[in-house]
Amino acid sequence: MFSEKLLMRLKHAVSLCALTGAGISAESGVPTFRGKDGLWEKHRVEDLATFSALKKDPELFWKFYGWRRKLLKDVQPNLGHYALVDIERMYEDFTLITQNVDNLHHLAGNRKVLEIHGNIMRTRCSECGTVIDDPNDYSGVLPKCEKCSGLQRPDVVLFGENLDEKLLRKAQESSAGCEIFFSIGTSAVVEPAASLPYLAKANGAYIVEINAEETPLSSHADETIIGQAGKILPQLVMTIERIR
Ligand code: BV8
Ligand code: ZN
Repeated sequence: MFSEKLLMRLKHAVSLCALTGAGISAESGVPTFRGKDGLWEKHRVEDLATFSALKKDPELFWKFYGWRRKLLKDVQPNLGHYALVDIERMYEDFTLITQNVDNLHHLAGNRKVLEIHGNIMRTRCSECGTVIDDPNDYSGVLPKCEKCSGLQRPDVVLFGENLDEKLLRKAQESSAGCEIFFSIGTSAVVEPAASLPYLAKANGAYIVEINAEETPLSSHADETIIGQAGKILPQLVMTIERIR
């Protein structure tokens, strides 16, 4: 399943990067964005996960995010998440960059996680920016900030919003400095995250894609392994343990 070229690199590498997307959480039961279940009550996720949706119809927006928070209450990390905890332990310099907002990499135990799209378990005031660690459920009353009574929203990056520039710069630096870059469970279309593997490649990294289906990245990757992250990643860890 893994090429000789990859095994050679894994044996001697010091710095690794992984970019994960919704696909790594699919086996935990979290719906992906663009898969068949990427729709919610006949709305496209991309139309709901936007600042304009929050302004235009805050009740619908909060119904959607309340549903997602409830859904995440009883999901657990899967073997794919735990494999990345092992990889963090085995490599001196491993940076996990995630587009996911589901908090599952933290729950699994990774310590160095760049959550470039934020974290749905935190709540932020859309007026004064105060962030609280409370994933309040939406029970029909729009959540308001205790400080300024502004409308609150989950602490995630909505479509059309800029990413936290410190986090993005760190993700870009790690991508440009790593020897092996894994793109795992992402359709590789959402910018600026989708540019990270190309930045890594331009700086000489070996690009490995692990995904359930081909993506626009596949023809640029050095290796594309089609399959489930929850099955492939534990095998990758076993292989690394054997060769290092
Ligand atoms: C921005 C938080 C500046 C919210 C998210 C350039 C060109 C075109 C468009 C743009 C561009 N630059 C900016 C844009 C607009 C937009 C964008 O990229 N749109 C896309 C749709 C083209 N980008 C933005 O708006 C970004 N902001 O750039 O600011 C700016 C400002 C104004 C105007 C322009 C620019 C902000 C992007 C962040 C948006 N927030 N999430 C929330 O979650 O509620 S992104 C959202 O999509 C999720 O975070 C998700 O992680 C992310 C990416 O999706 P994926 O993770 O890839 O998930 P997906 O379902 O697509 O794919 C899953 C894959 O897994 C599939 O391939 C499937 O086959 C595979 N899979 C399934 N099961 C498994 C599996 N693989 C392995 N194992 C399995 N078991
Ligand atoms: Zn406020």
